[in-house]
Amino acid sequence: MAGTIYVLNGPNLNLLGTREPEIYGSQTLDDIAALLDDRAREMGLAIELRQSNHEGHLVDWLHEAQAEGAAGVILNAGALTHTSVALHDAVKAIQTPVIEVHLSNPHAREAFRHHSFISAVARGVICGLGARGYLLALEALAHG
Ligand code: CA2
Repeated sequence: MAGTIYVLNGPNLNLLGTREPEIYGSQTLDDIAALLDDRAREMGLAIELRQSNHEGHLVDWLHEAQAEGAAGVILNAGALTHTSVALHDAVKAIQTPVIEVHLSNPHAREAFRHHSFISAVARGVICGLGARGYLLALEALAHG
């Protein structure tokens, strides 16, 4: 639907708030959804937040975002960021703007997290700012 922002989350992000708070913060995905919902409503937008541990679901949802005329996508692909040519291709294939978000700063972590298959095809990238990164991505999409 026009005016809807898809917020797509990849593997293990369902565990947010339960473990590793020093890396990912203490907020759950439901907490982040509530924050985004409030801010989106103020801006006359709606949030469609989803999480999956399966790569193909994320590919399908990117296609759906385009087919439904979504205003944008906020994508935290989790570890698939560093492995998935399929997600690279899906982001490239759609015209819907996609902002890549990470809670942590992958560049300050293990070397295998330093490359993203998403960044080269994303409208923008936000990392290392915790849950606030999702809100900043929402603001960016709302203002074109
Ligand atoms: O910092 C991010 O948002 C990441 O996308 C999170 C991924 C990681 O593989 C990326 O390199 C960076 C991992 C998500 C795992 O989430 C958990 C949350 C709580 C407890 C355990 C895992």
